[in-house]
Amino acid sequence: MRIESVRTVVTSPGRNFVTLRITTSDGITGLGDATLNGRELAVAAYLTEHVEPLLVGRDAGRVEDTWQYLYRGAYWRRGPVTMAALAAVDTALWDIKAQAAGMPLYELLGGASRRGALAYGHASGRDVPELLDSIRAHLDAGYRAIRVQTGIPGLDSVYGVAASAAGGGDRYDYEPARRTALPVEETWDTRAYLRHVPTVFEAVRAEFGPELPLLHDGHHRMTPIQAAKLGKSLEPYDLFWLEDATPGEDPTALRLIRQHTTTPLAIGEVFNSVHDYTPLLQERLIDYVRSAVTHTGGVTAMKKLLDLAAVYGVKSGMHGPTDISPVGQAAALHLDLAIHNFGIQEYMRHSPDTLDVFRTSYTFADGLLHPSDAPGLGVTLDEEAAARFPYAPAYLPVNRLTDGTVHDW
Ligand code: KDG
Ligand code: MG
Repeated sequence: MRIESVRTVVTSPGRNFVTLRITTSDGITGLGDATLNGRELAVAAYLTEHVEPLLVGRDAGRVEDTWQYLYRGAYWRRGPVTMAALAAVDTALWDIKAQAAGMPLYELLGGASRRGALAYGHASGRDVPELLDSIRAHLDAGYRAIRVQTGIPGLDSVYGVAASAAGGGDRYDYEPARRTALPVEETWDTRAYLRHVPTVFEAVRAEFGPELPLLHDGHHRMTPIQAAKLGKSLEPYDLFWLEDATPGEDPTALRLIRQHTTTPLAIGEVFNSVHDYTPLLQERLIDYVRSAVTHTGGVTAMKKLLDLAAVYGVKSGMHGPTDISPVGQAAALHLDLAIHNFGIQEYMRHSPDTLDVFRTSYTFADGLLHPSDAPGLGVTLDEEAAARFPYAPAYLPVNRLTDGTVHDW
């Protein structure tokens, strides 16, 4: 079975997505997600100019060999653009292999280890009453684990807080969706954040009790000692995890946080290689791996990374916001079902327009996601619908401190 044609499709049903479509001589079509939020066209150009010509004519069944050919063969390895492009090729080839076998991908990965993948949803509120409403709406929508993000007194807009979260609802997009030629700027104040967040978790636990798994994303904004302080102050509220407490580049930051708190730590949505994780795993500095299939070299690389994590008792918590396309999300779900060291899966519902372009078969019931038993990934791309939504520039915001200094967003 040869690769006959390869196409990179950029579509924007409310937000931008980059999808690789590989078709074989037997007429099987596989899909891979290559979306890199705010830098979409860099990956699209990498695929079109430097990857598509290398794929045509290759044996579609040689998934590992193709991965190594594109990774080692490029000489310039790693980095978010390269690894998203590689992820798309790898995922599309797994999709093809599983369709050729007439099996859902999770069967090829070893078969199901569980009934479904526990999903967490994104509750948020500009203030505590709005947040409590949003948590109730998520529980009504079936979520059994909840990420909690909140407005901070004195700050106009804060990461993870939906501008329109009033009254709850579990379907919203809080990022970037501001389709402007330049990024929007936000103002940030870490001390105000550190004072406020523990009071919010106290209110949430008082309302919902001790059982509900609660998560929180620090989004890379704290120094190590600030993160240590937050982790310690959140201990009474028994978080499932504190995510991205410090910027991802610095593994030594996690060492310092770990010395001070038993709040479980998750990191890695901006990582793109197993090598980003090795010191964190070997020194047991984290509890959850946050990478997405889409940004970490595909199913092949993600499976190896999670197998390494299992050696150290670290679990998965794959990234799944709406900038991971339904194709990337489905790939994650097949892994979630198959691996032993599954932890939790992030799940934000995509917009109706997105789900017109990407026809999915995965299901969400009783708090659990299931990839479905359709052969392959179980997602198809409606190219006519995709063509109705042309690319539009959209950026994540940029943060500045109150004195104007640029800060991590
Ligand atoms: O594109 C950036 C988003 O993927 C990121 O901000 C979402 O932090 C995120 C999360 O945990 O979902
Ligand atoms: Mg995050």
